[in-house]
Amino acid sequence: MQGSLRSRQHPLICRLADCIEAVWQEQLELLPYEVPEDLGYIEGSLEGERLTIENHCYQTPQFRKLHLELAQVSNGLDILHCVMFPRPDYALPIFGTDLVGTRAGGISAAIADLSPVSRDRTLPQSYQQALAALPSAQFSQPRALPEWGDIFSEFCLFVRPAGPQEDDRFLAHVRTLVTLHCQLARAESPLTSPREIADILAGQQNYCTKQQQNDKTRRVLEKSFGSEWTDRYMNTMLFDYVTA
Ligand code: BLA
Repeated sequence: MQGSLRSRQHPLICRLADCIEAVWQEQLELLPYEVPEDLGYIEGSLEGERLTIENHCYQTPQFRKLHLELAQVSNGLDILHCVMFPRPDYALPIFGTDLVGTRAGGISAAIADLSPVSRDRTLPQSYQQALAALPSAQFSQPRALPEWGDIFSEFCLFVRPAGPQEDDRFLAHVRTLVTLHCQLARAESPLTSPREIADILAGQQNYCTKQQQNDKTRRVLEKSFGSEWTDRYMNTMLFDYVTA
């Protein structure tokens, strides 16, 4: 991915963005995704801090939207946001990762998960088996999920990586999750039952409405773009969903 922001980001963010895109290129049949014209590259500075956002999206036969976003605030905050939304006729979890930090102070939040969207809120058997078999990655500073975080799986990793070794470990973990996810997705056949598809749609909608409750994301966006724009951005670009 070419982008002017990437080289100026925290090194872990830059490496993670490269890694995710490389796995996508390697494992999936990437097709273009039309990003609304005014949302590909965005700059805003309502209350002084300038926020720059760069969006990269694709679609594939299994995923309606692969979204990788890099954002940078002029006060030094760097952000990577990535979500892989499956098409509603694929009974697949939603992969998501978020990295937030500063070049001076390091990454304060690193989260990665394959989140279930099925009616009973469990992951497909194949995912459960594969994830349970992974060696558990050790981090010295685990973080607690917020209240809306009940969408995440039992395998969710949420940490403050402490130093270069833990940075590498987080990167390796995300590479493993995304690779596994692409491989399992490619082996999956689409659902045909309207009832099952409706369940997936409801699960994806629940994931999105919970993520839209993240006030920390909202606050950063509002400071530079205002609340109306932020609502639209969170609902149409970050966590949009399809209804039946
Ligand atoms: C936390 N997200 C945060 C934080 C900020 C942002 C500033 C607080 C960091 C910290 O507590 O150390 C900001 N994140 C953003 C912005 C964007 C973004 C502005 O993606 C986009 C423009 N968030 C996601 C996804 C996940 C996610 C896909 O976008 C998980 C898969 C999780 N972010 C997430 C969680 C927190 C967080 C769980 C901690 C929230 C809390 O502690 O209340």
